[in-house]
Amino acid sequence: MKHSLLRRTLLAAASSVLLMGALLPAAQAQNKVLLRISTPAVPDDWHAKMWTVFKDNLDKSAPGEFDVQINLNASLFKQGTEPAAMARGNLELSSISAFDIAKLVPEFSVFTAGYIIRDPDHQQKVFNGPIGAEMFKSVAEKMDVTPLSTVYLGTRQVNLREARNVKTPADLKGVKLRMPGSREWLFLGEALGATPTPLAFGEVYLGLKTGTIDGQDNPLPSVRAAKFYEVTKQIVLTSHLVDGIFIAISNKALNAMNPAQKQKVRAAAAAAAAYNNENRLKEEAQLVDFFKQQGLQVTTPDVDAFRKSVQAVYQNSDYAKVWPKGLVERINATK
Ligand code: KDO
Repeated sequence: MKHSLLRRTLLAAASSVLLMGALLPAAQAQNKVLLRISTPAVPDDWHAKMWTVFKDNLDKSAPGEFDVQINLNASLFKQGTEPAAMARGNLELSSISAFDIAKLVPEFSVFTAGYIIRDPDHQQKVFNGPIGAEMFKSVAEKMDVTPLSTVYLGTRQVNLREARNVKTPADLKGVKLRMPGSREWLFLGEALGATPTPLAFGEVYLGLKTGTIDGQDNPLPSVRAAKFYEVTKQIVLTSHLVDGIFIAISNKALNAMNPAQKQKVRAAAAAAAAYNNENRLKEEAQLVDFFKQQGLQVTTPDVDAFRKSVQAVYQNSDYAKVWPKGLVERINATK
């Protein structure tokens, strides 16, 4: 009797040791800082791959401290809903656009305007200088998320299902141009002279294939990565928006970190953006040839006519009314 009691006690002790062993990794994982990432980017695009750079960088600088979970293809949150998810505490990181920000920080709409940022270098100088610092402060206060790094998404071009002669905005009249689904994006489509149609990025390929839309606008690397060139016949080099996205973290997640962790997360975001920017710029310069090889017509419109017309539309819009006095001049003067 005594013997079997001892046996049972020993067995129970042994199994609880085993159980503890099995639970330990989970318990350790729970102690890690959870960083959930959501982006609509497709796996083959640079701003999707940059998140692996972010994760690898943190795994190296802070082994075992962070649990970085990357969700591509808008599989966790729908495109454009990431800032709200971050503010609610359901998401830690994302790459947010000027268009997402402008909904809550109206003066940020200056960066949704066509032909404001001149080129990728100008973009980095504006956002990494005093203008960026002021704007990002408002973003942190009003959206409860902190922008960490500015990512060059590329220069947006018009990409059409059927080729047509496009020289000025008037030539896009009646063209159902897909834009992401927000007022600010649709306004850009209108400013280009087209009939903007809202659609999430993930639905664009099918929309082009079936003809529910006549075209879309995106930077060339995204046209390649999402394979839109398979279902379109022309790229019109309007270069209407030198587009940027911002690696942003929820303030809740950032504030819960110790200073060393914050610094490591900032460094990882800088490495991710640098990886994207370098590769995207290099690829963007080579893609016209690639698209021609794929049988697309690549045409150059009267870019000055587009610039003048789009700038006038924005200057006369309600958006411009909330741009702080002198901001456009300061942006223009940034060199
Ligand atoms: C798009 O939907 O056209 C867009 O280029 C908008 C960007 O702000 C960004 O959301 C991007 O899509 C996605 O990351 C997919 O590349």
